[in-house]
Amino acid sequence: MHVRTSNVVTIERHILDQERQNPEATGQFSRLLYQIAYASKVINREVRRAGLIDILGGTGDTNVQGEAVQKLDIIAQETINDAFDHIGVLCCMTSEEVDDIISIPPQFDLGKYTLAFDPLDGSSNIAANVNIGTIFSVHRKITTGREGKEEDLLQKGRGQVMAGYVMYGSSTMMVYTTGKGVYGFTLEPSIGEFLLSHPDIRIPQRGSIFSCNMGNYRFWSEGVRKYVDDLTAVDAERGRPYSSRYIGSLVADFHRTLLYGGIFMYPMDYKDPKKPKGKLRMLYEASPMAMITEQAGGLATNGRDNILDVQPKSLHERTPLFIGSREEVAEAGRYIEQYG
Ligand code: AHM
Ligand code: MG
Repeated sequence: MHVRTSNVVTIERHILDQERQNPEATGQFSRLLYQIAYASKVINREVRRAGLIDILGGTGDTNVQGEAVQKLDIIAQETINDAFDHIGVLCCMTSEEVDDIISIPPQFDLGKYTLAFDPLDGSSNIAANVNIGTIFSVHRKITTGREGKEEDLLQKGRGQVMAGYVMYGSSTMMVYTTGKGVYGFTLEPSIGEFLLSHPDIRIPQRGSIFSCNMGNYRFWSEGVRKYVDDLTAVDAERGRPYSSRYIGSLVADFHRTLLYGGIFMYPMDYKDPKKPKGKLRMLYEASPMAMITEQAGGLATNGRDNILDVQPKSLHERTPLFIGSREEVAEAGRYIEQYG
């Protein structure tokens, strides 16, 4: 059956509508969003073929064209880099896959934004066909001079002008915020367009699911252990025990938490008792997810402070993360305050 489509909101229509609401918009910002949508469609195509690479791509390490078969995370890295380096919108980038700050090549124009991204998060899950994703965070340049500097990337999450992720799952979705609510788009593969499927996503104030790597239980601080003991207590009146769900792919675990509520946590662990550490990265994992969460009415902390108010000190710095429904995240914070 042919369906009339005048009510369908493509990502392009959505971006243009948003741009019209801001008389000062120069179009750079819209360009950024288009490029993210474009890059994620390219990555999506590669992810969809991943399971076939061995049969379609020839044998061993080379594909039919005689080129080396690249790992998907490298393909994702290059795709995003190539989608953004020449469009005159960014002054620099940083990525989980690259140690140093990524400068814009001298032949291209510089812009007034920075981009931090995780090109393919959860990539250790690819072989098992588990959801993976791309995460991104955008800040405005704050230093003087045309070139972007590390300082432009090392900004608090509170200063983000855009944050989002793309999830390559049973369908491909892009979820983003520019500080005016959270929007979710689903890719219609037959026409290659992202269509608005989740206008104004709100996270429940309380949920009934917790999500963490329980294998680390004995490496957590007393406060975190006591909090999880409480979530798994038998106490029907207080809605316990909570259900446990853990995919081990941040985008997928976060997406479920955003839609259903509850808490996702990756606490600091004491595997090396002298050097406790979190796992997730501040700039392109915790910070963008925290902005989305707050925009959806939830909360994200490092156990003590709001993630969005923590000043990052290095590009690839790690942080503990407690994120999701307001009530659960605040409760986790109270346990940590009391027991450490
Ligand atoms: P990656 O960036 O190396 O893929 O690691 C990040 C991933 C997240 O997607 C996920 O939340 C976490 O690592 C899972 O870690 P663990 O296997 O320790 O539970
Ligand atoms: Mg990652």
